[in-house]
Amino acid sequence: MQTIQWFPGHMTKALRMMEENVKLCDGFVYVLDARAPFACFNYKLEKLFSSKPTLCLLNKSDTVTQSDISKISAVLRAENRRVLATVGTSQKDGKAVYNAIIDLFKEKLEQKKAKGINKTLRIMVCGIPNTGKSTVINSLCGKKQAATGDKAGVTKGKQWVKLSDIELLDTPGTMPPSFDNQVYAHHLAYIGSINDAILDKESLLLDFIEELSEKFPNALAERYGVPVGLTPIETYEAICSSRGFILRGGEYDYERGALAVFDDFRKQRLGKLCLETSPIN
Ligand SMILES: Nc1nc2c(ncn2[C@@H]2O[C@H](COP(=O)(O)OP(=O)(O)O)[C@@H](O)[C@H]2O)c(=O)[nH]1
Ligand SMILES: [Mg+2]
Repeated sequence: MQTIQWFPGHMTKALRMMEENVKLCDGFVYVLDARAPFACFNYKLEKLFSSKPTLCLLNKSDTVTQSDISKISAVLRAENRRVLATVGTSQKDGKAVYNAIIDLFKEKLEQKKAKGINKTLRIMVCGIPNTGKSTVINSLCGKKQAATGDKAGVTKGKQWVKLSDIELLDTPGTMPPSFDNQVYAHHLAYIGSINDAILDKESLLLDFIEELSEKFPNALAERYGVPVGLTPIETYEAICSSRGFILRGGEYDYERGALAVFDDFRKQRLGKLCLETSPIN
């Protein structure tokens, strides 16, 4: 297994920006990817949230099953977290996020209102790269305000998005400064939250195939028509063969194979594969 660490300088800068803006914010929206929600927790960020109200979004909930969502939500609620499952692109879910934020501050808003003050809530939207923070903000606003894209690092710097009674601070994705838990680091790499350019994709695919063969033994067989029960490298080569990823000279085109499988996984062409429904130690 390759060791993955990724904490580029721009994340240090982003964390500093977030630290500076904490005082301004009433609460936080913590956007998690439902395929690897526990890997998405960053304890450095959580320290920042301190005692302020926080709403966890299990975003990309369309990429896993309803049963996965129920299991994950139960674990998070047992930790006293507020949880909402969302599809970032859904306007209906954007409205649900808005309502959940208002609900978090219901008492505070009522107290202010009693004094004749219309309070504007300031909410920081945080999470690791590519979980859908900017997309959720756009759905909440009902229009495109924040730049989005299916790779790490689309949001740069800070970005306030203003609605009538809520202001949202979109932030660049930040990783934990180091990964003690390499299973989590691998999950984040599989879902596309780590810059692909720093990864050894071929070795990553072998690790991915190994994990799938334990959790979803039929997923690759169904997609690529390869036999079940092969070793990871045999599976890898069988996928290259079945897809015709062969170089001149007859060598397997491992790179193309890795790109294709990860692309298929990230676009749910391997099915709804949730990598974690409870924390992994
Ligand atoms: N399938 C799926 N894709 C989503 C969802 N929310 C966002 N995305 C996609 O995930 C990618 C990353 O979104 P973005 O908002 O830029 O993520 P950010 O880096 O956290 O701001 C984009 O391609 C979005 O269209 C969702 O709920 N389901
Ligand atoms: Mg963004």
